[in-house]
Parts: sequence; C-alpha cells; structure tokens
Amino acid sequence: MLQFEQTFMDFLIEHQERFNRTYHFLILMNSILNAAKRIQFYYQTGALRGNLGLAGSVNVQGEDVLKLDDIANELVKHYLRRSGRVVQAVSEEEEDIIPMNVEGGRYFVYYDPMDGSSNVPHNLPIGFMFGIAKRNLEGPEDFHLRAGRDYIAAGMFVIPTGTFTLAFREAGCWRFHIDETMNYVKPTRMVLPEDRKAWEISYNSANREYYAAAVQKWLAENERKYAFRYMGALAGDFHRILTNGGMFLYPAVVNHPDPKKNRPSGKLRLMYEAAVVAFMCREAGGSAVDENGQNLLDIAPQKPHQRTALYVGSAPLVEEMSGILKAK
Ligand code: FDP
Repeated sequence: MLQFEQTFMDFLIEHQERFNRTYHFLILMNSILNAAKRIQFYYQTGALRGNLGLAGSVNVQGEDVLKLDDIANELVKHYLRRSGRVVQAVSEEEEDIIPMNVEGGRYFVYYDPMDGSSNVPHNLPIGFMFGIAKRNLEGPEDFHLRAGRDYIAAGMFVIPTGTFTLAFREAGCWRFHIDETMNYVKPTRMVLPEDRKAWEISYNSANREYYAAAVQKWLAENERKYAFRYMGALAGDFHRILTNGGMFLYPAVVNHPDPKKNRPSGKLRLMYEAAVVAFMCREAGGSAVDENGQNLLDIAPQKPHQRTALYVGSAPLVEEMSGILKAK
C-alpha cells in the first residue's frame, strides 16, 4: 500500500486557514524551507565539493568561519530577501543587523544558518535555527530586538539528519521528517514525556568544574538518575531532549583557573539559539531559564549577538534548577 503523508506545506496551509491567518507567513516559511533544503544538499555533498574546509575569515564571535557557514548564510539571506516579507534579519554570521524590506516587510528573522560548527568536518549533525517575530502592525515600528516571548514561531532543521521542528505561539510544537522527494512530511506533535525513565541530561562535562558551586552540586547529586548524552550541537542535543525529556544545560563558566576563559554570560547566543529552543520547549510543555533562574523567554536583548547561559527541558527539572540558581 502506498502511504501518502501530509507535507509540511499542506499542514501549514491548513493551520493558517484554521486560525484565520494571512498567507504572508506561508510565503516566509516557504523561503526558509527553500534555504534549508539547499543547506541540506550542500552539507550532504560538501565533502565531494571540497566545502568542508575553513574559509579563512573570522566571524563575529571570533571563531573560524567554515566555507559551508558562508554558503548557508548566503542561501538563507537570499531566500529571506526574496520573500519580500522580512523587515530585517540577524544572522550569527554577520555583525550588523541585515536590512531587507524595511518599509514593507512584516517579520523579523533571527537565525543561525549552521549551528554546531565543530560537527561540520565530520558530517555530523548541525542545525539551522531561527526565531520569527512580527513588526508592530498597530502603530509605528521601533525596530527593537524582540525577546523570545514575542516570537510568533521558532524552529530548527537538524542537518543532514533531515528533521524539522517548528513551534507556533500557543499552537504547539511539531516535528517533520524529510522524504525521498525532499519534502518534510508526517507532522508529529511534540510533548515532553512525563515519565522520567527516558529523561536525559546533556551538557559539556569538560566544563563541569568551572560552573557555579550550586550547579556542580546539583549535577553531582542528580545526574546519575538520568542517561547522559552530548553531541556538541545544540540542535542535535535539544532534538533528543524534546523527544525523551530531561534537561540540556550550558551554564555560565565562572570558576575557570584561567579567568580569561570564564564566560559569566554563558556561551550560547540568545536570539537565534537559546530563545529558539526555549520557545520550542515551552510549546512542548517544558521551560527554560538563564543563569539567574529567570525565564529565558523574558530576556530583552540589548544587542543582536548577546550571549546567555541556558537550562532547557522538562519543567520539573528546569524549575528545580531555577530555584537553585535564584538562591545562589
Ligand atoms: P559550536 O560552538 O560548535 O558552533 O553555540 C554553538 C555551539 O556549537 C552549540 O551548537 C553547541 O551546543 C555548543 O556551542 C557546543 O559548545 P562546546 O563545544 O563548548 O561543548
């Protein structure tokens, strides 16, 4: 028997009709999908094309930019601009805010076209992550950078695995899988499991001695209750947490013997990494906090590439951690 799975676009059209929404978001998502499919293609064939090397330039965060990072960034920019729906964008790869259709655009898009770059030379999972906010349609737009709470949608493609997860504000978190025709199909609603048996803890254990004492203590007392998994790419690690439950954490580094290596503000970027997974997690029934135990979705960004610590996952674990962080 042939099986005809619902495609992402069919799903989205129905979703927009059910909620009586405009077609603008469809056009925006179509452009994001176009970019993602091409990133997927280049990633899968990158080794053959010699694209896995370093590009020789340095990005805003001072890391080496891989050739594929450049390609992915150009692809996303091209399709976002072509959609005509984007006011301005923030990309992990570019220092400045990228103006697009400033007068006529409707959305702000904050994205990281290739997150988890240490996996690139190995062809292991990376993420294309994005958050979307809407311009002020009621009055003058002041172009301020939006907090996660104001996103209308956020999602991530895990590449080359071929999964796509998208969360809508107050309308759930959904996962799709790429098929042989490069369509994302088979919508599955993601709800974090309550059963702790499957829960996992995910963090870079090489840093554990450098975390705040209260965080180290919690890990020592609790982590053996759960399986430990760490892939080194947020999209991949969070993908697992969203399915199995548990907690992903990238705490602030405050006790490094070489103080220059401390990261009191955390490592992950707020707008296109932490807030994206926090938004998806909320829509799946979970939560996320920063190093002060505050709801991550409430942080108002002061600058596009702001960093934050991140604790995200099943609500009972994140809430327990939040209490510990508030008390430290
Ligand atoms: P990367 O530096 O390899 O690009 O913020 C980027 C990120 O990867 C995340 O995807 C990942 O979760 C984290 O950093 C990995 O950092 P560590 O190498 O310190 O574990």
